[in-house]
Amino acid sequence: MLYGARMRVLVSGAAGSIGTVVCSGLVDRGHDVAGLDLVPEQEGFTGQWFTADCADPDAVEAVFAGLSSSGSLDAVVHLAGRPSESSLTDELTSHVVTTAALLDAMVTHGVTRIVYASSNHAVGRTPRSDLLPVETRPRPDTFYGVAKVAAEALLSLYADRHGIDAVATRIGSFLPQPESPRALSTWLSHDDAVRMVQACLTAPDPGFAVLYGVSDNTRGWWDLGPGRALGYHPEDDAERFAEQVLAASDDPDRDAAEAAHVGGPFATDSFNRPALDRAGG
Ligand code: 15L
Repeated sequence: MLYGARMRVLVSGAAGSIGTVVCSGLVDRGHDVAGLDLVPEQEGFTGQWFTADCADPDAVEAVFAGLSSSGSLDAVVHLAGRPSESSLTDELTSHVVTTAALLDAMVTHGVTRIVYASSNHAVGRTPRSDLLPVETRPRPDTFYGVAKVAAEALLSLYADRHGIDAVATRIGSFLPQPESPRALSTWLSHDDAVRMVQACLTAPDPGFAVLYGVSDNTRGWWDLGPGRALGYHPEDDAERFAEQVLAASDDPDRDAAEAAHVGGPFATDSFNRPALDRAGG
């Protein structure tokens, strides 16, 4: 693989908010992008499209077989998954089972790179510090975060067992623009998200690696060093929205609670719930 060259990439969650932006950004950078999602092909999508459930290993295998018939695939960008809190069972299916199905198909078809949308909620219960390193211990704030930790562990296993290059991007707040005081620190702009995925796709031999998926925010406190080492150089800064965001903020107690931990609202008591849904309710 000639890094930096045109790559053939399968993007899961291609119809989602991050997927839509990343697919079009990768096409703009000259890549051949195939989309995979639960929903039918999105209007304006130019590449191959697969409507399938990533949690179904047979369906995922069929997608890879379909792609293989028209040439080799260079990488997977795995963005599929529910973006919010639910039962532990649902979270494990959405984040761990989907990742496993994709990794198994990658091994079968000789695809050696995956870029994964992990989340800051994998370490969301970590109290605020001066600088948050990626080496901090897994400290999820929700079952969503637990599933992201487990998915990262699975990537690490497949990197060690099968030599797969696996980059877990712990994404902050992916939004057109920051909407809360917390997001002034955690914002990931659309353009930086594309820069990040492009860097993760093309970094030479990353092995298993973790980075924080945030922009270069003046108020940021998550270590951008590991991302920079892989070639992710964010260019946006939430600070240009600070005045309007702070002026619109009307609940200082909520803002203080959200500032206490990496995961913001997910790390507050309002997210407490039993792990499992019971038939009796
Ligand atoms: C995430 O990982 C979630 O998917 C999203 O709903 C937000 O909570 C975001 O993180 C965030 O921390 O702002």
